[in-house]
Amino acid sequence: MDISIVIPTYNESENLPILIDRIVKVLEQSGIEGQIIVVDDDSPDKTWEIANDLNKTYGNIEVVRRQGKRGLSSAVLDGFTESGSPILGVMDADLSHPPEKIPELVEPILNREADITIGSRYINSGEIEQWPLMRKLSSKLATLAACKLTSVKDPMSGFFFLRREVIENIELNPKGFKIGLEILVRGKYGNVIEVPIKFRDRIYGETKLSQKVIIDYLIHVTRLYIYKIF
Ligand SMILES: Nc1nc2c(ncn2[C@@H]2O[C@H](COP(=O)(O)OP(=O)(O)OP(=O)(O)O)[C@@H](O)[C@H]2O)c(=O)[nH]1
Ligand SMILES: [Mg+2]
Repeated sequence: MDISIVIPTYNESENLPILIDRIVKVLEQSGIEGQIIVVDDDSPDKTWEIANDLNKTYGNIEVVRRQGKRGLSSAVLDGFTESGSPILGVMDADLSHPPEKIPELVEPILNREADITIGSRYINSGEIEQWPLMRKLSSKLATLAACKLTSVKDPMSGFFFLRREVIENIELNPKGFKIGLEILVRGKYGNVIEVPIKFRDRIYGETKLSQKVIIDYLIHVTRLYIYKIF
């Protein structure tokens, strides 16, 4: 396998079949050998069961059903542990991230032009569709809070790929929502390439963003600044 794409899920039963179908088509067309790892936290809507059914149809999906455990970053890290591929990727299940961009994100890593690639909303040609003003503003503020941690324009993106070596023998904090930022601060890498994406607001299902997620984020960013300074 060239790549493993980790998809963390919590109540994404309506989105996952559409997303997986699109990913499988993109992989077929591009000739990239890919495996999908769905990490589901025992969703009440049985997303894990849907993922198992999808594997019967497509055959390249590994399903991790975590019971008694919750958390986006830790789900992604558990997905990485399951993978044996040299290139690791992450994307949301809610159809916000266009799978059609996967080849553009993977090729620079395959060609050794980059160690990390990021689907970016905040570079030229990048875009966010249908977000209310408040949501845009809070995303910008969160990005601003991290601006001294990395020069990447969209370090909060949940759509990214990396060479496995970037995180080998590195301790990553499994708490919180922003594992990409954590990797950018603690990982070992050379070049990062940002690829513009059109980010779409979720159509089905509910957001998992809460007040607690925002407070956890502020604690996370503070810890990263302390790490960087010392
Ligand atoms: N396994 C797992 N996945 C999660 C958890 N929280 C969120 N996710 C998944 O992580 C991805 C991002 O979560 P979202 O709720 O879309 O967060 P967001 O994109 O910041 O907010 P919205 O798009 O507005 O909902 C989605 O695929 C979620 O299903 C969790 O605790 N465990
Ligand atoms: Mg989302």
